[in-house]
Amino acid sequence: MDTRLEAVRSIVLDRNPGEGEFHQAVDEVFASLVAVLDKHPEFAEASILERICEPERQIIFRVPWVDDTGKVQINRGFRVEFNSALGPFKGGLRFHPSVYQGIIKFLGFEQIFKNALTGMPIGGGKGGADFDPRGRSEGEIMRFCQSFMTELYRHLGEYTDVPAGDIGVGGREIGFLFGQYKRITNRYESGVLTGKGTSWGGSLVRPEATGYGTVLFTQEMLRTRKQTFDGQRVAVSGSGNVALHAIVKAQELGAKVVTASDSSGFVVDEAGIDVDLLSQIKEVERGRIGEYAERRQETAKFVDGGSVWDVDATVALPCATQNELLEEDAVKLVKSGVTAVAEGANMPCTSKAADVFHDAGVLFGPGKAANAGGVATSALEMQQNASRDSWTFEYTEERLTDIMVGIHDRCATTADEYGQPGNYVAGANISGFVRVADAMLAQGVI
Ligand code: NDP
Ligand code: 2IT
Repeated sequence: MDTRLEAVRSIVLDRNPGEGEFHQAVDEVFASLVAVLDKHPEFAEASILERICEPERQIIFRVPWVDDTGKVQINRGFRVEFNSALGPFKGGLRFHPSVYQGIIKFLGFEQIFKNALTGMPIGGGKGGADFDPRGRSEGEIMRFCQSFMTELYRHLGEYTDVPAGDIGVGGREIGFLFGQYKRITNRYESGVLTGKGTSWGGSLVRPEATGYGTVLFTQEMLRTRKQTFDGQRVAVSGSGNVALHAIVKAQELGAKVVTASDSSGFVVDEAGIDVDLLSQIKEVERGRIGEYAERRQETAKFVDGGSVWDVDATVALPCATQNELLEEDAVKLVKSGVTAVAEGANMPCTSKAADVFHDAGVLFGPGKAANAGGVATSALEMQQNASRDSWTFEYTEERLTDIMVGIHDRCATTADEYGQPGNYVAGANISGFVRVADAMLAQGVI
């Protein structure tokens, strides 16, 4: 590695011991930056790299709550306010038992460059808790969200820090969090959270935006090779917010999506995933993916455990979680004839898997670019809140489409400019980094 990058990397490793996901996210960005430092020596002179890797503020707090049996439960809450050079800290909240500081930091770090890439005025942050919503009653979820917000509210504000959803946090949780923020502050401050319900300040298209955006980004990549989604055989992982809406949009564009998954295993449906059934099971009943196959025995089967990437596909969209697509999965997908892969989730492909795709000439859209439609539509929600307006579905979807095409073009042009044509990873990292670094330079040493 370049000595300028290596020096900062070793500081990051020393300061953040045991935070493997964060180290991985930093390494992936650094791998794209040698040419940037050559072209912009002023960034290294002002220690932009070292500053960008150190969050502006990190908050860790106790979240006490009482479960349905009357027992006191304690969780740990986090918010990493990573970078506000371009706007208020912006990024989701994740409720999952695996959450710890390293996961929140990796997500917050990614978020800085993703948000910059959208071209919108949003900084980067992320938060969450090691709370497991699975099997919890509605009352328990509400009490947890209220306790979480009772501590976090003092750090938030429409001009300060604006959370949204992520794994385990959807419209229901945002409702409970918003209600508690409003009660404590005595302010109807719509712009403090995004992903709200449409009757109380939310934006149409926000629930669909990440999955739709991933497919729109993939469509732009395919277009460079004169291909479309029509007739593609698509493998999707996950069955949450991102996966579900990626499936909907891909099928709308003529593809057949044959898989969906959760942490218990995956389903293969050779007739194409029935999105109404999937949404009924996952969103309404909050059930498990195996139930999908039980109710569609004619065409679908459930595979307990195993890897969804064993299924042959021409397009793969990992939409579940980090490091869920490994090198050996990438090799299998290449053998099965995959031509495009786009990350609906954050960092679902390991760097070795991404290398396999690059070496095989597969179109590869990194999460920072391919899943940016979610946060971009959050920024559109903030815009509507600020102007006390609400836009139609059609208009908002048009804005999302323009944003995704813009991100694609920005990645492609930057990759060309830096001598790596077709490398969307380099394009996304460089373009996002330069926008943030320029703003940091302009704002002085803070
Ligand atoms: P959801 O909670 O709606 O769904 C998560 C899905 O991923 C579920 O199917 C879940 O299965 C599966 N999953 C989660 N953890 C694991 C695990 N450790 N192993 C296997 N499967 C797992 O979350 P989202 O759809 O919102 O988020 C999915 C991904 O997309 C995440 O990486 C998130 O950071 C990213 N993302 C989300 C955005 C958004 O707007 N929501 C925006 C941009 C990126 P199970 O129920 O069994 O846990
Ligand atoms: O990872 C992400 O970009 C999100 N979870 C969405 C963040 C947001 O603020 O909408």
